[in-house]
Amino acid sequence: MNLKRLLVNLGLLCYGAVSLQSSFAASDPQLDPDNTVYKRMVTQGPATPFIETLYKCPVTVANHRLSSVGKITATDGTVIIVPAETALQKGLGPKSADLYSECAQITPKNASEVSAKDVPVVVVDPDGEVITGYIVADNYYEMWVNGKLVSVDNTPYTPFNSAIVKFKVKRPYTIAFLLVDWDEHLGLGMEQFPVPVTDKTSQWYPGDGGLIAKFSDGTVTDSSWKAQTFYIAPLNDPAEVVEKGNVHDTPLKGRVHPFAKKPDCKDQCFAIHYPIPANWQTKRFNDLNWPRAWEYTDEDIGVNSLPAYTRYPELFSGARWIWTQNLVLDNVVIARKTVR
Ligand SMILES: [Ca+2]
Ligand SMILES: [Ca+2]
Ligand SMILES: [Ca+2]
Repeated sequence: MNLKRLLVNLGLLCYGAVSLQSSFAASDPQLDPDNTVYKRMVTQGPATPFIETLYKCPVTVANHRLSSVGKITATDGTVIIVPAETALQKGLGPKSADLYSECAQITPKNASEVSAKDVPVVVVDPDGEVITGYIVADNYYEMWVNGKLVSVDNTPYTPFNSAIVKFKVKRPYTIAFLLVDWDEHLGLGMEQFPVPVTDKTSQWYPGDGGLIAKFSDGTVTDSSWKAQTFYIAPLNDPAEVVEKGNVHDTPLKGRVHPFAKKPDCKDQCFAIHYPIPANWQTKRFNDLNWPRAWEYTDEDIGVNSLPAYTRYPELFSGARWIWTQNLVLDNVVIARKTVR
C-alpha cells in the first residue's frame, strides 16, 4: 500500500470513529485501545433541553413523566447529550413488545396470562435458535445482539414497563444493553417528582437504576455480566469519583437507597462522564477489562411499586437485578454478556 493510500485509509478510519462517537461532538475521546482507561469529562449545573419528551403516554396513568433530552458542555469543551443519546431518540430498531405497559393497557395479572406468540422474531443468524426473553429496566434499555439492535424500550422513563423480546441466534453470541436511569434535572442526575409535595428533597431526588432479564436458553442477568458506567451524578465534588484502573467508583457515597447520601448542591451539582466507546454493541468489542456487574436485591431496587416485574416471578426466576457499583449515582450503564 502506498503512502497516499495509507493516509486516505487512516482518514476514513478516523472519520468512522468520529461518526460513531456522535454523542460527543467535537471531542477527542482518547480511548485506550483495550478499553482500560477512559478520559473523564466534568460538567457542572443543568443541561439545556432540546427534546421535550421522547414518549407521550396516550392514556392517563398515575406516573407519567416526560423523557426529556438535553445538551451540556463539559469543562474540556465536549458537548454531551444527557441523560444519553439513545436508539429511541434516533428512531432506530424495533420498539419493544409489551410484557406490561399501563400506557398500552397491556397489564396481564400473572404469568399464565402472558403470551409471547405474537412477538416478532429478530433474525441475527438465519440458522440460529429462537430465544424468548423478558426484560425489566429502570428506566430505559436498548438491547443489541452481535451488533444488531433487537429491542428498544418503548417507554424511556415512566410509567415502569416491561418487555418481551424474541431473536434468532447461534452460540456464541453477545448481548449488549445500553441502560439509562432517566431524570428531569438533565445533567444533574436528579428527579423532580411531579406531584405536589411537602418534602422538598423530592424536588432534587437522585433516582436509581436496575436491569433484570431472563432468556429461554437459560441466560439470566447476574454478576457474570460486565457492566461499565458512563455518567455519574449528582456529585458535590468531581473528586467523589475515584478511578481504580477501569473501575469508576464512588466509594464514600453509599451504593443504594437509603444509604446513598443526598447531595445539597442542587443546580450546582457536578457530573462525571466518560465517552461511550465505539462498537460497544458488537461481539468483538473487548470488555475483558470492564468490571463485573453488581447484583442487587428486590429490596435494593424497591420493587413494591413495580408490578411490571412483581406480577411475573416465574418469568424472572433465577435472574438477578444488575447494575454497576452504584445503583443511584451511575446513570448510564452498558452491560454485556457473551453466551457460549
Ligand atoms: Ca422503560
Ligand atoms: Ca430510575
Ligand atoms: Ca440515578
